[in-house]
Amino acid sequence: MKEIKHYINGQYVGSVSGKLFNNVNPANGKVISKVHEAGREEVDAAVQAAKAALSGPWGKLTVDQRSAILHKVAAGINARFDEFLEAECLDTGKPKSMASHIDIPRGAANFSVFADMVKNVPAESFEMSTPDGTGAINYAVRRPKGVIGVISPWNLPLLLMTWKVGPALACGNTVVVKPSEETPTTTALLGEVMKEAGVPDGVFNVVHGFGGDSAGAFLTEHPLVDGFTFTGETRTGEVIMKSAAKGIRDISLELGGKNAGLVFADCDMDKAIEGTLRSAFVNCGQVCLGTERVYVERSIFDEFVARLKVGAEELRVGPPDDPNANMGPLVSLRHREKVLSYYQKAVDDGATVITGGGVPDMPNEFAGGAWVQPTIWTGLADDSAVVTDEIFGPCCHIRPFDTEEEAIELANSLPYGLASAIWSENITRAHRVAGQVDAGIVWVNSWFLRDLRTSFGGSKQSGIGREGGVHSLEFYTEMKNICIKL
Ligand code: NAD
Ligand code: 6OD
Repeated sequence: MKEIKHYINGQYVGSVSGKLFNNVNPANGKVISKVHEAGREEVDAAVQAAKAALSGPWGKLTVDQRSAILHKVAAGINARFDEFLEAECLDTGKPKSMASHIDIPRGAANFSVFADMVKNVPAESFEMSTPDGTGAINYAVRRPKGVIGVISPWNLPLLLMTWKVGPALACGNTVVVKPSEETPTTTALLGEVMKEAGVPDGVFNVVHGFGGDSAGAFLTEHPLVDGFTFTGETRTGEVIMKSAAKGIRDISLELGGKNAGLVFADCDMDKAIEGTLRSAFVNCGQVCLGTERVYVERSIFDEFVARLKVGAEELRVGPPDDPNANMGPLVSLRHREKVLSYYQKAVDDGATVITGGGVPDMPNEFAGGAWVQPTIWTGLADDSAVVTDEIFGPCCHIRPFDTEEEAIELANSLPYGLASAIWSENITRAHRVAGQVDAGIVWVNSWFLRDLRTSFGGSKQSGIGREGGVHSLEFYTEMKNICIKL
């Protein structure tokens, strides 16, 4: 059976403890590989290697040289596209048709985009007068922050990990990555690509394991890590933030959401249905930006519900190799237990189940997989846990509203503030509503349309800070002002 090892200082190494855990294919429940679990010793070795690499050859490269290497990393991912695709789909169960359009291309783009962007950062400079009349000039230089601890989730493993590693390396930092225990393979594979691209040893390190009392906690507790970037659940973000406080380390948190879609009567119904179907069900609903609360203006409510039901029932649930599959399984049987507990809770709370609500019939070879049906409810009270908690499954609740003010109030009613989607052909209204929705990202007549130069992040309990474009460069560097008396 294949073993997945840590990547430390340019070498694949196993754990001294010999502790291994199973990596399971969620489409059939079978073990794909055995993964080494890092103890404090491996995490320390990875952090020490990253610290040392800061002042090695990596630290001496010009921006252009660094950028050229990162372009080679992007090219390396593209050259091994099929290997990354196979690995990502085995770990997550997602359709290859989706991962080949989203996950893997974005994994490469996260390096090439930031490799270009880092070469075009404007620098500030101010002239000042001095009492003796000679003046002084101030100018800012940016330096890498140091060793960055990257902790990533399982829903878009390569995409979300490289979204941090790309800009961190572009800015000259070194990294220690702790991928999710559910999806270790593409992060492990990236070590080979780094080596082939000429990234010096120690610049990119990977340790595998779990969160609490395992590799994740050992990394956040390590005093030589200079900053943390984390994507995952809000509760985990709180724990990591506490660890980062020791030693006053900087932190960027991209956390959970319970995002609202606002569908106005003046929308283009075809676009709103297509967009809401994608935002609720793509990646089996395991996208932090997904729409789990849909608010629809009352005059079009019945038509919208009927059409969304038809769309959901047309979705094909199937394994990664099925070219017609729109949805794979959830990431694990454990996560399915959580999602199914909300499916039951919805019924207990008096929901009308418009479609789904259970487990689909699958052929025998996939019987052990984490399959669930795409599910739509109506009729729940606003305070039902199904409407207030992030479920992270292929489901949404639809509720009518009567006025624009009510729609905005409903959208803003939860402690999350990650994303929102507004469906309206009245651009003045869409602009007005977008300004009042408390979220880091608002899409109008679209969803998950990404330009990597834009800010990305959430307000309230959906996160702290912004990454993307200059905001990533801001987070991954320390700015220093140099004042020269003339
Ligand atoms: P999670 O918080 O359980 O785990 C994320 C990572 O943190 C994993 O690598 C895990 O091992 C690690 N971890 C867990 N406990 C830790 C601890 N005590 N110390 C250090 N590391 C620890 O999240 P998940 O279940 O993997 O991912 C799903 C969640 O991620 C959802 O809440 C989703 O909304 C969120 N998410 C947010 C964004 C965003 O951009 N805002 C993007 C994707 C996912
Ligand atoms: O597109 C991105 O950069 C990004 N961070 C997406 C997050 C998706 C959440 O599941």
